[in-house]
Amino acid sequence: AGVENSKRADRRLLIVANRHPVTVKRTTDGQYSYNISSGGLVTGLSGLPPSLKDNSVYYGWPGIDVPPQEVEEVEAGMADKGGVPLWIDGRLMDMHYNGYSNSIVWPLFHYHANEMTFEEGPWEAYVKVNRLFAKKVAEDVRDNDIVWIHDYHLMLMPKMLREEMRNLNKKVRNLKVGFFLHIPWPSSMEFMKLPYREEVLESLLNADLCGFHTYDYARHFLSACHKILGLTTSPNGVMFDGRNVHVGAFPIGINPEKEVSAMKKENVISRVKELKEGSFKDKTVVISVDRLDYIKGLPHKFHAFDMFLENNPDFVGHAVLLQIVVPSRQDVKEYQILRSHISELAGRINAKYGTVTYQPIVYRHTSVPHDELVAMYALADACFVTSTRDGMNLVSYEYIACQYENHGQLVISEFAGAAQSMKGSIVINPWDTNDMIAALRKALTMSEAKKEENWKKMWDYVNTYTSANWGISFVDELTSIGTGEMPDVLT
Ligand code: GDG
Repeated sequence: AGVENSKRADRRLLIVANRHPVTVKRTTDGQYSYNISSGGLVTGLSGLPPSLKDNSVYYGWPGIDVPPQEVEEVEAGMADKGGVPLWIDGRLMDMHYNGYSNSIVWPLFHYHANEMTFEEGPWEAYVKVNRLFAKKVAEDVRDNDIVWIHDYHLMLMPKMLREEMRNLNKKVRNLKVGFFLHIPWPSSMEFMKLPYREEVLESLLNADLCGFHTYDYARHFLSACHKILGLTTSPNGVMFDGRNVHVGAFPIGINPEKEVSAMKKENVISRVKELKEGSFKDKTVVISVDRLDYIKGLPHKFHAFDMFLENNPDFVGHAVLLQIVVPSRQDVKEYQILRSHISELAGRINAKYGTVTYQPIVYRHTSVPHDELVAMYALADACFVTSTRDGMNLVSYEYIACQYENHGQLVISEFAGAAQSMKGSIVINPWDTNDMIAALRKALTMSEAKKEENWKKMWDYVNTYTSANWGISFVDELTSIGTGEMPDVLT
């Protein structure tokens, strides 16, 4: 579809996500600072093209409780960035985020049912927060708006939005409501374990379009609708309440321009040189960048790297795993346990092979500025993604974009959505150590010609299926859904 789709032109796009892409912080001198948050969702949204961004409004929680007398100041600060903050009590947000969202849905949807934890009140908090989001958006929507709800924190919102509009007796012509899930939708047998599964499914079916990263996830969703609610489904839709809810795959991407232009910056070029001539002189570098999360398969990766060195003594003293671990969800117990586990593993492996001048695992538990990240992507000979499940994985795309000159190889878990699209990558099973050892060796010893051939295929993909393409195709599909299938006036 063309960028200037007439059905989309002049329509407002209301983008709703749990955390606002702008995180507000109070500095020590009492001023407010407005920083772009990091993470896959933000990367995807920040790459939307001007044709979508220019007419969009972002709704989300800004990550802070602000005293009433300062609300106006913060709202003005955020409005500059196209944002509408939702003022929800921090404790309630905490229960919503760390409770049903991240202690139940997140583990289950990533096939970690054993990691689910149940405490008093998380569902109630989830319901309350979804209701507050729905109320706010219901107040604001007007004719021809497109509401795009994001991710697993807001799965009750599609239904509540319609309820709240009804409560306000609000009639809006030609409204479209879309939902996109950034994480996997698990197989229906797995999904059936979800407490309140009917409520979640029925709510999502109040959207006009439900989008997923891959066809597999979309298929799993359709099959849950059939098995749990007994609904009739087709490959791209499900009949609910007398209308056809559209369901489809919309693979997210990155903005490759952003990475390529960062690589051309003077400070990035000199940083790559500095690292190559300094800490990583004569080293073969394997890079990994992950949020600290049990879905990223960090112990599997560290173990594989240990065994890789044991089986390939020619790499001992040369191969370095440069692992950036971005702090995440530090209030959830499972994440704290994981943090100490991987620090211990890295320490043990470093003690096993390390010397005064060589450390096989350079492990940093910190977030790093984008330019520094790009420099590290650029200098690495391979990128190693070992997620046991991952909706898509944008790190793999960013790495390919930053290998414009060197054509480093991507070793990626078949359980990351990105593996399905990255033809030319070396696909591994993160549960099979020998498979990973062989893949690393292959990646690091490949001929230059083969490396270039593989990289080119991946680059073509990354450059075609960009975040702009993702946003445009989702919104175009949503706006092209015939009004005949839906009542023209929604209440
Ligand atoms: C979820 C799904 C899906 C990371 N550390 C730093 C930093 N990042 C940026 C990366 C990348 C993004 O965060 C991470 O995206 P991923 O897609 O790899 O992973 P999740 O955060 O788990 O994202 C995932 C995604 O949503 C989108 O739908 O692909 O499967 O789990 O862009 O660069 N950026 C900076 N410093 C860091 O330290 N500047």
